[in-house]
Amino acid sequence: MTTIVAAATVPGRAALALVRLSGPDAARVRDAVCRPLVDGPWRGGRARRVELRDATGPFDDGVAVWTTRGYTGEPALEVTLHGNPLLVERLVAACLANGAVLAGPGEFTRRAVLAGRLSLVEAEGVDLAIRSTSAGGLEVARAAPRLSQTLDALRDEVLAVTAELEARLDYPGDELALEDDASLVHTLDAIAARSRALAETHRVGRVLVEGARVALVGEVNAGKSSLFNRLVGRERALVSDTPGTTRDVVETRCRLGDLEVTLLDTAGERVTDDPIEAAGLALARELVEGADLLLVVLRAGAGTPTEAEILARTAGRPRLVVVNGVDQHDGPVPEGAFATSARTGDGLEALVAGIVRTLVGHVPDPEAIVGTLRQAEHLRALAEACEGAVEALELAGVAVAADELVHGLAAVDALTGADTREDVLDALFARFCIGK
Ligand SMILES: Nc1nc2c(ncn2[C@@H]2O[C@H](COP(=O)(O)OP(=O)(O)OP(=O)(O)O)[C@@H](O)[C@H]2O)c(=O)[nH]1
Ligand SMILES: [Mg+2]
Repeated sequence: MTTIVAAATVPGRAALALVRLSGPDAARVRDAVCRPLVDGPWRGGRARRVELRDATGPFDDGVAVWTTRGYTGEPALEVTLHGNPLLVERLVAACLANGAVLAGPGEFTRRAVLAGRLSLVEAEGVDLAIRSTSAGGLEVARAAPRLSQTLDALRDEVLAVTAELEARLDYPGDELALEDDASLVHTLDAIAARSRALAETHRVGRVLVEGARVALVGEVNAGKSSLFNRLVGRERALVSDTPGTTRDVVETRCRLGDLEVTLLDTAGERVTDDPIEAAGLALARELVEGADLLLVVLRAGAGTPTEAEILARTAGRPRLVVVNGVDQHDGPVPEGAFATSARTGDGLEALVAGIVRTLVGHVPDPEAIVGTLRQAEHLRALAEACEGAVEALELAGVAVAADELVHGLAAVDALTGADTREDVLDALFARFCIGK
């Protein structure tokens, strides 16, 4: 195992920066680059003031914490120094000159997983804690250890059923069969349902962690750009009473409630023979495909065939219908629609609340929210394996059912990191930043 070094803080000027060193040779590298201001032995977990030095001599003062079995499960040093990238580079270079190697993305956390200090789900929690764009996402990250326990319990249940099936295969005389088929099927159905339900929570988990894309669509002049400006809180898009004002897609990040949202304003729909406007509409349709939520904006009192067509086309998508311009026309609005006036601001607060509610729903207990696609995919694989085993029990027999469950166990093991094959780890940690 090599001794790795990296800055854990982003490059740039700040009051302080942090450099981490970890590995079997960390003590020797430490002694080459740090000279404690007060003599005495290094003791684990104690902070010491140090002078930092390279071959040319001392270059900064800092505070160093030594651990004999740190985050990574190895001897490790964390040095806090002044937050100038030149100093950080110099310290890292001094460590490299003394035999350390530069850490790869997520390598500190990877070592923590390999040392059994963290499950993969917990390691992903570290990544989520850094990437989360909402308070809800941070809670999902904090709940990673509990999710990890839930998954361990799920694994135990799958293992128990697998053991039962294996026993039947080994001792067909039946005397070892503790449970009848009906109860096994019941257990497997329950595991499959829980796995699927957990995997489904990724829809909310992703929005909490990464944020969402929300697109305004509707007929020309409905007030999309006016609503867009209201939602982002500044005059970002052109507004005019000339139909067809917006042509290009305008995209801006904003906060709606606790969520980070990328809001898209699009060209209004109408029949057009202007090739640029038509191209704008085509681009809008394409970009809108990837949106998590559509705001279908109708003009109060309009009720045109184009509006009816847009409503019909978006019916299968997650959407909110917004009737805008109620300051001018206050007739009845369709059930479930939001009545707004981009001019006066009426109904905007309710609309924002509606957007947040639709995107993250009644946020379930964070323990039960899956934060990464990887986790969701393995959970779906587990559900499929359990469903396959149920089918096999009814048709193909115990051997096939047991085989399905072995695949199910492999899925949970890949999920939690009980299976720490290199390719699993490579794929996971490739996304991490250096120094983590
Ligand atoms: N009275 C009133 N006028 C509004 C409201 N919202 C927008 N308008 C006006 O309606 C006209 C069109 O507004 P835009 O926001 O440009 O409409 P749009 O849907 O973006 O139009 P296109 O970009 O052409 O598709 C402008 O003159 C706005 O000032 C509203 O709630 N009440
Ligand atoms: Mg517009």
